[in-house]
Amino acid sequence: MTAPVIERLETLIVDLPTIRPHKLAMHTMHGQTLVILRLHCSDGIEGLGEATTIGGLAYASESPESIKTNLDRYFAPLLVGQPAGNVNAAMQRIDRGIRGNTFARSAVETALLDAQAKRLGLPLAELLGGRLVDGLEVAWTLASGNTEKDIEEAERMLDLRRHRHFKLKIGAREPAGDIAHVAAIKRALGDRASVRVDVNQAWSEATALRACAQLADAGVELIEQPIVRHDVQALARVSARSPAAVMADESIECVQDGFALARAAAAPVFALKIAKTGGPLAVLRVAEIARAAGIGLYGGTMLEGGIGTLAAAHAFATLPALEWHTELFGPLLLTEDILVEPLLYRDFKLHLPQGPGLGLSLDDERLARFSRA
Ligand code: MUC
Ligand code: MG
Repeated sequence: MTAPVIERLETLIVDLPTIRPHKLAMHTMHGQTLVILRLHCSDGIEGLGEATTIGGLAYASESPESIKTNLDRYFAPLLVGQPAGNVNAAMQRIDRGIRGNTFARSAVETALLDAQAKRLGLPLAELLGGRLVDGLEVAWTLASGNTEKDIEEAERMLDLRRHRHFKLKIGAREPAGDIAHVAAIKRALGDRASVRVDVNQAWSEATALRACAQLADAGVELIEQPIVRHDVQALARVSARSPAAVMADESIECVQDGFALARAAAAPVFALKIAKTGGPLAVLRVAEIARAAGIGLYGGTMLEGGIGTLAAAHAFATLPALEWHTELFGPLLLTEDILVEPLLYRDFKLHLPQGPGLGLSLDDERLARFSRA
């Protein structure tokens, strides 16, 4: 039997409605746009990948449109005709021919891994060395912009036993207003839930030094990306003085960023995201750097749909410790699904499927309905 080769890459931009507006420091989402990759192989196997960002170019340096164009125009010619079963060889060709573009790269690495895991009849976590857990705790982000609505939403999530960790998006308004909002939510939830915040780079170092202390006093346990992504030294100074743990998110845009931050002792916690580092294998490299440096881990999201969410979940499930749990709730923010079976969220956890590859399949009719022409 001849070894299978990659025959074709098919890319689709899918626009999906969200349950409510989602307010971040730099952008308010009124829907979410996914880029779906279908990697067709000569043995009839299809690998699925996803590259999803937030707010066009508001959050990161790749947009849905640039991801699709770059996959079609630059990634596909490097991959078509190559052996489909050798993920490392295919990704090395990408490394030699393409700089950056970690979101597009993540879709490719995911699709190659999904196809190979299906070929071998293994779930993706098993291809990555084996799962250590079957489920991952998932935080929910409260980002309606309204304190009362956020408290009601948190209470509903606790009643449903879906989430008991809450991340609050702050940084769009004055720190005093944000701190009052966060403190009111923590007071209402008490010890029934943990409260974390994500500032999405909005503060100066001076503001961060003051606000981190106030947030810790209010009972916040984790403060994500308080200052601009590129100032590693300033992040280290804020981390050293903050009574609550500081987490690096946007500061990590590639595996090498993870190393630079670890070397500078810039943050005691890293947010891992497959999109920021270039796929499930790439994100595990950052996790290894962090573990070696004694840095705590958190399983982050770019608010992907089911494909990107499960790709991350399979990788995260292989980690010996995910001290701060995950925020893999992206599919729950969407009102429409493009999968045959939705992901399973129960008892505060996302449960990993047992089927081969990612363990999901696309609903072609729904995909056609929500894809851009
Ligand atoms: C981010 O910066 O972490 C993840 C969850 C959420 O609400 O926003 C994202 C992006
Ligand atoms: Mg973040």
